[in-house]
Amino acid sequence: MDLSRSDFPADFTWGVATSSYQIEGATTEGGRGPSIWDTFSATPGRVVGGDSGEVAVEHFHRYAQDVDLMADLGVDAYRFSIAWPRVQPTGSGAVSRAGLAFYDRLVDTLLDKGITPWATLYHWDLPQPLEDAGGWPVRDTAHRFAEYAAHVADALGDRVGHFITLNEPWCSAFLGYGSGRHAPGRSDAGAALAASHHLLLGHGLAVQALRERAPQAQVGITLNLYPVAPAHDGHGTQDVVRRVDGLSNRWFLDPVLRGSYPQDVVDDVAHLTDLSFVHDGDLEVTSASLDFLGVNYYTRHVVAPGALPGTGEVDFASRGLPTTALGWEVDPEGLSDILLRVTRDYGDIPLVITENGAAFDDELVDGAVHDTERVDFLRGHLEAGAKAIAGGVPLRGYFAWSLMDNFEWAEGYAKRFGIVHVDFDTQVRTIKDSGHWYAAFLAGERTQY
Ligand code: IFM
Repeated sequence: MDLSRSDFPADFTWGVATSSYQIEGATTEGGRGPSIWDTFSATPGRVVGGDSGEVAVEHFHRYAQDVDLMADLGVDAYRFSIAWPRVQPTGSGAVSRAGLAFYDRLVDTLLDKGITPWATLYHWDLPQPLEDAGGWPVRDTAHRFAEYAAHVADALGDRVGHFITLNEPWCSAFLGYGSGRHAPGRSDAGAALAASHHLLLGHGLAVQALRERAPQAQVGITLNLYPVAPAHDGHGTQDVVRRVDGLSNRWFLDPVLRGSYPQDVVDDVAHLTDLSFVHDGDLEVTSASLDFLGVNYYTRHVVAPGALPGTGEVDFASRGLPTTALGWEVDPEGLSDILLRVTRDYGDIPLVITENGAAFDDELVDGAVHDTERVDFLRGHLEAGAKAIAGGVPLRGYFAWSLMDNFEWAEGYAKRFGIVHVDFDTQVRTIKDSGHWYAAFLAGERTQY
């Protein structure tokens, strides 16, 4: 097999991605207010090692050096997120000029280097005062989000041509309010479903605000999507596949791209909610027309009914494939499968892979990180992207997750996703073999394996 950049369309966008809380640090500088992740990380037992994003990888101070790194890698674009509590420290009302000034500097530095900024408005750092007022389960949060989006559009819309409203609303809703594994750490299935709707409502309202104030910008949303496969053909397995696919994928794809919730999932969750939080006209808002759909892909779900019959429990099975340091099976074909499926079921909306990558137990030895597993991972997934394009998918871009090692949420700093290594004590950055490989690929080298 061999693969080269020339196997992709000439105008394909190649980038790297990060998010604010995972890299910025400086959580009390520049007027930033507290977010739910500050509170969650400060709560004993929530994050491995008691880690937090308080310092992270100091990107707030080192952004210029990090943009130089991107230029060295040769990427076309950088997907970053804007911290809502930097822009509006309390989540509503007055804007912090100092907070916005940071993103001004970042955007200008990127543009100076010829790197196109792709800004995500919400990558999980909800201002704490909004959570204190009820968080995403409360409808008002959607309106506050649209107000914040308008401020960002006013400040950056003259230079940022690509906006992503939400990153992975499934995680915000179901990990944040359902399992409690992420901030704000609540465990209430009904609240999680209400949160999912208000996130999508906020998305739709933010699209309206962006269209009004930055009419030339391309606007999308990023969903974490998974192909779902049966672990075996035993009794009830197909229904588990339907249920998991319903809640992981269709619960978000349908309201955004079809303007409806999938009826089978509505029936599945009827014992948890009557969906009275869905008001007349909401689904027209959630399905505002988009310029692209961002797809984050990491692995496939392989499922079967759990051991206890009648409980609705799901077993997530392993197929014995190689796994990443998070135990996720490496399954590049799952990427082409999910892209082909979205195109088949939802039409020809342009797709962008806004995240794809893997955590491995990297070691820095003599100034180098020989992360051959990550090189293989990236190469395999790019090949899957090329396969999807050949199959008719309007795929427009690929962003590697992540530019550099960072705060991996509840896993703290123990899991490294970067193509650039960061020494968390000294903050020294070292390009890993995967970063060198990506740079060579972007420079046009043909890669063989
Ligand atoms: O680090 C996260 C990112 O913030 C959202 N998508 C998945 C990544 C890996 O877990």
